[in-house]
This record gives sequence, C-alpha cells and structure tokens, in this order.
Amino acid sequence: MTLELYYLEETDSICSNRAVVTLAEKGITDWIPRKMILMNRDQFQPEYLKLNPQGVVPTLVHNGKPIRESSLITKYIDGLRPDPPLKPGDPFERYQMDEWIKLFDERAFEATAVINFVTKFRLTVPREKMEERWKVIPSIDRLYRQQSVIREGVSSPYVMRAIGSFEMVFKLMEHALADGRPYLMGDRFTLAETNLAPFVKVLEMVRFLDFWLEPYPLTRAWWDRMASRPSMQQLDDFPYSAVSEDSPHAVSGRKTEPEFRVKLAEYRERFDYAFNPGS
Ligand SMILES: N[C@@H](CCC(=O)N[C@@H](CS)C(=O)NCC(=O)O)C(=O)O
Repeated sequence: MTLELYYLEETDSICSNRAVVTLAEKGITDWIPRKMILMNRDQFQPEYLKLNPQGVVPTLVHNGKPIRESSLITKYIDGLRPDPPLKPGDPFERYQMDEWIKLFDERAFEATAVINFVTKFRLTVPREKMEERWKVIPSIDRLYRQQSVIREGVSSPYVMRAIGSFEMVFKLMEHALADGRPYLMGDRFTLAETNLAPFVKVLEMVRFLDFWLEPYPLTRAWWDRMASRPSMQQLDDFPYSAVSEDSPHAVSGRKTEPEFRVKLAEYRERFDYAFNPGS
C-alpha cells in the first residue's frame, strides 16, 4: 500500500495536524510526507486541485485514491488497521463520538482559525501580504472572516462567535468528564480527541488556554493528558512552534490578551444562561 499525506507541517495547522496526530496514534509511520506551503500557493497547483478541487489541505492519498476533509481522513486512517481502535465498538457510543466530531467541525474549526487570525496573523503578518492573499482567496466565507478579524481585531463579531463556540465545547466537555472519565468517550482515547486536541493546541500557543479554562478544571486535566502524548508533542518540533515565549504566537497572544479577556467576560455575562448542559 502507499499512503501519502499532502499537509502543512506547522504547529498551528489544525486540519493537517488532525491527520498527523491520528497517524501517530495508530502507529502508522510508513506514510509519504507531501509537504505543502500555502504562501507558495501549492494548494492551487493544477495537479493538487485534481486531488482536492477546493484547494485546501490536507489530502490523504491511499493507493492513488484521494481522501479529503480532515475529520473524514482521521476516520479513514483508523479504518486502515484494527489496532489500536480509535473508536468505540458500541454503535450508540460511535454515534456519540461522531456527534463530538461534528461539533468540532462545525464550531471549533472556525473558532480556532479566528483566534489564530486575531493574534498571530493580525499582529505579525504584514497587511500587504494579507491583501495579496485576499485577492486570490477562493472562498467568500474565509475572505469575509479574515478581513473582519484582521481589520476589526477583537471587536469583530467573528471573535465573539469564536468565544461562544469554545464556551459551548468546554461546557459540554466539562459535563461529559464529570463522571471521572479520562477521555471524551470514557476510558478509551478516540478520534474525538484527535479531532479536537490540535485545535486546543492553538489556544495554548497564544497563551489563552490557562485563563480560558479556569472555570473548566476537568477540561484542563483532559488537556494536560493530551499535551503529554507523544502524538501531540511531535507538533512542537514543527515550524512555527510556540514553545518559546518569544515566538510570534506567544508574543501576539500576550498583546491581545487584555482586550480578549474583556470580550470573554462580556460573553460570559451576557450569554452564560444560554447553554448549560445537564442543568
Ligand atoms: N474542511 C476542511 C478545511 C481545510 C482547510 O481549511 N485547510 C486550510 C489550512 S488549515 C487551507 O488549506 N487553507 C487554504 C488557504 O488558506 O488558501 C478540512 O477539515 O479538511
């Protein structure tokens, strides 16, 4: 079999890292890395568009057949080998895991991109470079989101929306973890973890995670378990790692933190009643 992964080898590349982390958790090492660089416009090369017509990364290619969409890629990877299984055996539990992954796709993906843009991209990438990028961006959703976040900073409505999304995710996690389970699906580490942990990693990179998780101690402990896994730790060896306090993520996150905390407090005050699982 040949297994190729077209991906971004960057610590904050959330969709690619879902695939990279899942491969590591499965113990699959014989995959062929096809590294992409967005700034070089690799994603719009005709050969790549044949594999991924939307021009987004990652794409897994198994024996010549392309598999797209990061969460579907993780499921495909899990199906390549029986062990270790990264999904529950029971059909209802499998549905519950899929419900988590759907939530992460629908809410946490955009929220993470917004947090990354309102910090690192807004404060470290020259505006002219962003303007150039917007001239050729093929998605109206992405264009409006990036422009709003870069131009309006934390006042962008997308930032409040991102806060709301992660607040929903963390409240649901806190509720699920309340019975003492170490992982979202119980005792077993599953694709629910590999589909969320790379996103939460970005909150850590910009130094938002400690204050954001203050009201969510069980979710904090879940993250500490994630952060100690070799599959996650390998991400710190990639370019754009934020281990150093001088990294672009750490510096831009610290600069944004005071204003961001005001927005987080505002959200909690206005919308706290709105979403309380189990109450
Ligand atoms: N829904 C897709 C989204 C993939 C995606 O948006 N990837 C980003 C990188 S994280 C990308 O390729 N962006 C291309 C660009 O900005 O031109 C998935 O989950 O795979």
